[in-house]
Amino acid sequence: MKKVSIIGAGHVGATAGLYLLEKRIADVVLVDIVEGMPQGKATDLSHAAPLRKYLNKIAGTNDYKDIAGSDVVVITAGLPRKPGMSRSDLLGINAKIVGGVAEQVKTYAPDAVVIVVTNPLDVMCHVVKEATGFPKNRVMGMAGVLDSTRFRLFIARELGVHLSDVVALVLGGHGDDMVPLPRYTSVSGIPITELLSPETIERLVARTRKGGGEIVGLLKEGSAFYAPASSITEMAEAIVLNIRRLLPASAYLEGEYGLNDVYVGVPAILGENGVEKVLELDLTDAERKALHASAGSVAANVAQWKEMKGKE
Ligand code: TXD
Repeated sequence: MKKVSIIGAGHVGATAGLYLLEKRIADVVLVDIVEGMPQGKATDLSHAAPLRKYLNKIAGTNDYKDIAGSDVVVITAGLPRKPGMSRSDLLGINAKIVGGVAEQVKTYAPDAVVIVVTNPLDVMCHVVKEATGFPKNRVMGMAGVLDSTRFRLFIARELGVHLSDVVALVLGGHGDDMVPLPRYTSVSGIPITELLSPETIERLVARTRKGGGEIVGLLKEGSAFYAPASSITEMAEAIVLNIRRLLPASAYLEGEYGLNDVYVGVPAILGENGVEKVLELDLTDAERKALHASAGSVAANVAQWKEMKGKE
């Protein structure tokens, strides 16, 4: 049986654990720094097994030894955004937490594919890649699937069509400068540019950009977790089952799209080796500019993190 370990058994981590169990594709280990909490959640999840009908093993632990043999490690450890807090504000705090977690992953699960979730997402991918020394295909970030699912929902509602018929592509960094691509977003193969006016598309794009913030504002404590956990599950499933899904993921670029040494959301084929391939699309000048601007703000945050590290 395949094994997925989730570091950080909070809102996103524990929910992803539940969804993965319900898929019956892997054993799940929840790891957290808080004593008893991952054990408590794992025990509760196991009590639901006869009703939810999953037979996979579920364990909770504070000991990283238990992640040994993981095929996939999901990192959600860190602090979530509070109202008024930007993803970048989280940088200093979460870089330390995620760097520490990555060291443990390197020691105990040296062959795993890592899905980074902690914000600021794209920068945390750099932190994990550096701390683990894993090859670029084995460290990726989750954001594009989440941003795309929000865009899909808003389009389906606007047009009054079934959700499954809408396929959307959102690229770029996981921030307010994400790059939704209407040209590559379609309803049963019909580009939305033929179905919706530019003004309507712009309104839906704006709502997608603010999707995460909207939930932070409503919840007051913490940020979204059901849709993020669903997005993690989609990516982990593609890797564990090696089904080569083409999904947007934050991937390390070395020349693709004219970008170098930066993690940013791009279409990627996900399989047992992690990022099997990054697809390079033919972008318009405006789309390319938006992607480069988004990558530029990731690079600026990476530089900020490196500066903070240098001063320690
Ligand atoms: O699209 C995306 N990538 C995101 C990212 C979507 C949603 C949430 N996103 C980010 O995920 C969010 O901004 C946070 O940085 C993480 C986790 O969000 P969550 O809502 O799950 O936060 P919680 O509920 O506070 O859970 C975090 C857990 C908590 O239980 C801590 O005790 C634990 O992380 N934690 C640790 N675990 C292990 N090891 C260490 N060092 C540690 N530090 C904290």
